[in-house]
Amino acid sequence: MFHAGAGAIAAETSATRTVVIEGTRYDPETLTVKRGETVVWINKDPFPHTVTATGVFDSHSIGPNRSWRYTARKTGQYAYVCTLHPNMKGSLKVE
Ligand SMILES: [Cu+2]
Repeated sequence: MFHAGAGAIAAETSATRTVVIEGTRYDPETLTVKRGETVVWINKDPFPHTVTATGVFDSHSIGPNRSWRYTARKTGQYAYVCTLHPNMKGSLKVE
């Protein structure tokens, strides 16, 4: 019988977290990270997107099969959008 405790899960936590952009949406739409972790958005759509939290971070255009990374240095909850598709919404929570 395999027992996966909280310690095992914590040990697998990586300092880099991934959000896939595909089908004109962010997956996951909401991501919680720890301060100091890096988030990488990967665009798998055949057209560009952005990851834009006005005044906090802005990827500018991320082309197809391109990625953009952001290291979360300040705690808070940051709502972001794609400026090219305003109904694309995501949220990054930094603890
Ligand atoms: Cu977009």
